[in-house]
Amino acid sequence: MNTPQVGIAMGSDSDLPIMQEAAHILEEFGIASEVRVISAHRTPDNIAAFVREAEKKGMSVIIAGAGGAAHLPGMLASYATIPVIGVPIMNKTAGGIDALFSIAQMPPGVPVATVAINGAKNAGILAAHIIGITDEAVRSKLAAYKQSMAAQVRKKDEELQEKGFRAYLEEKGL
Ligand code: RP5
Repeated sequence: MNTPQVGIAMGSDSDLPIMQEAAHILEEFGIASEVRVISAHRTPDNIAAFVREAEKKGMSVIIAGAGGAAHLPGMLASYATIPVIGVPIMNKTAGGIDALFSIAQMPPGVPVATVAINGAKNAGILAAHIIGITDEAVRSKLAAYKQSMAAQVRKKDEELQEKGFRAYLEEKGL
C-alpha cells in the first residue's frame, strides 16, 4: 500500500476538506495516493511535471479537484494518458455549477470523467473501480463495500417497517 497508485491534485489547500474524502476512501480499499496542491493558474509550470512524474511512477489514475474557473483537471488531462477524474468544488459565488461545467465541457479528444459537485468520495471509488479491472483484491473490497451499503439500507428499511412511519420520524427528530 506504499507506492501511490492514484495522484490527487487540487487547485488550493482550501479544497482539502472535500478532496481528503478521495484519499480516505482509497485508503479503505488499500490504495495509496499522493496528495498535491497544484494550481492551473498560479503554478501552471507544475502541471506537465506532475503528470509526467505520476506516469513514470506507474500511477493508474489522477483525481483533480478545483473550484471556480476550474481548469486543473482539463489541463492535467491534456498531458495524461492515464484517466483523469475531475471533482468540481462548490464555492459561495456560483455553488459549484461554474466548476462543474468547466470540468465537464472538455473538447473531443481530451476526456475528464467528471463526478458530482464535491463528489471527491465517488472520485476515489471510481478510481478504485479502474484499478480493480486488473487488481482482484481491490475488486473484492469493492464488492464487500457494495454489500455493506446494501445491508445498511435494508436495516433502515426494516426499522422503518417495524416502528412505523410516524414513530420513525419522531425518533429521527423530523
Ligand atoms: C481554485 O480556486 C481552487 O481549486 C479553489 O477551489 C478556488 C479558491 O482558491 P483559494 O482562493 O482558496 O486559493 O483554483
